[in-house]
Amino acid sequence: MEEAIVLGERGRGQTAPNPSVGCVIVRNGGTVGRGWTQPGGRPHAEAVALAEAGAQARGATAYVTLEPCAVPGRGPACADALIEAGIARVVAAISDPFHHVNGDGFDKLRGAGIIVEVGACAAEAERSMAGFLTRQRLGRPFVTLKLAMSLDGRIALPSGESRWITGEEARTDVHRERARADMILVGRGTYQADSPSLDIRLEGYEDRAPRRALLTAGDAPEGWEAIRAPEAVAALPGVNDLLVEGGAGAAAAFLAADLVDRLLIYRAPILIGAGKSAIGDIGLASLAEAHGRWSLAETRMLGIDRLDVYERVRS
Ligand code: AOF
Ligand code: ZN
Repeated sequence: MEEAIVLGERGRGQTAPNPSVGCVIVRNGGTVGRGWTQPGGRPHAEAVALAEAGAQARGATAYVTLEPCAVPGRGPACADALIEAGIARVVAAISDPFHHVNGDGFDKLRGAGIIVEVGACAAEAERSMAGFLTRQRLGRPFVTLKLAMSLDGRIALPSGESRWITGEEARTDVHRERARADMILVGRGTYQADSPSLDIRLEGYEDRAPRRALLTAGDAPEGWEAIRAPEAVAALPGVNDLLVEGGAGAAAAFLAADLVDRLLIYRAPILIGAGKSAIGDIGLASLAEAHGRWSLAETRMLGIDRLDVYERVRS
């Protein structure tokens, strides 16, 4: 299942509105098929892995990060394909909350005499498909807010100088985050100050042009989509994962609307003192409101900079 999760990561940023699923088919202890959801959302992971396995799928176990789909959609249903291929056992990380699946995939497999087990690497699968799952459960994208700041929470000098606060390794990591997003958003102020390209400067990603959005009351320039308010992102088709890259105004707007699910704080070992703070007013009335909201999920060094990943605690 760990390998299936890694495979599922390969499709991130290219499969929306579908999730990027991973699948590994194992027979007699050897892998006979591997697959992940293809760009545009089809073929599904299982179809790719079954195609590679061919006749070797008979009697094999399929490890899949999401419950196989139950009814034919834009392609055949994976539950049917697994049954037809003679798979003996399906191990799934999590069930699919999509109303056309939602347990029906497992029922179909069990009805055909296939052994079904659910729950392996569930937390990893939830993280990997958080965009799709948030879309299904809350009717909006999963929002990641990225902030690159000094030790004292500044993103620019009073003069506006901001290039660069964090080093190259931290900036490369941001490009990896961009590659996983379906859309990248910045505020009007950042657009005017930096005219960011928001491209993905990673080897192998030269042809990927991510969708770009501007949080603005006015019209968006060519190549950009205008978003009037944070809540409006719910209505965007094809966006499961949204990356908000600042600046202080956009960060504050999304935080004030409680629409940030994951915080990436890249912190350089520098002090700026007086300067531009990373986040504008979020309308806090008391410290009690601030406590208990964020929990540290991961922390990593990127060269001399440090990345802290926080997740919104929603209970
Ligand atoms: C799977 N394997 O690799 C993916 C699944 O629009 P369609 O016909 O492609 O179906 C989309 C639904 O299939 C999607 O909403 C989600 O529930 C599921 N995605 N299922 O068995 C996959 N990507
Ligand atoms: Zn499917």
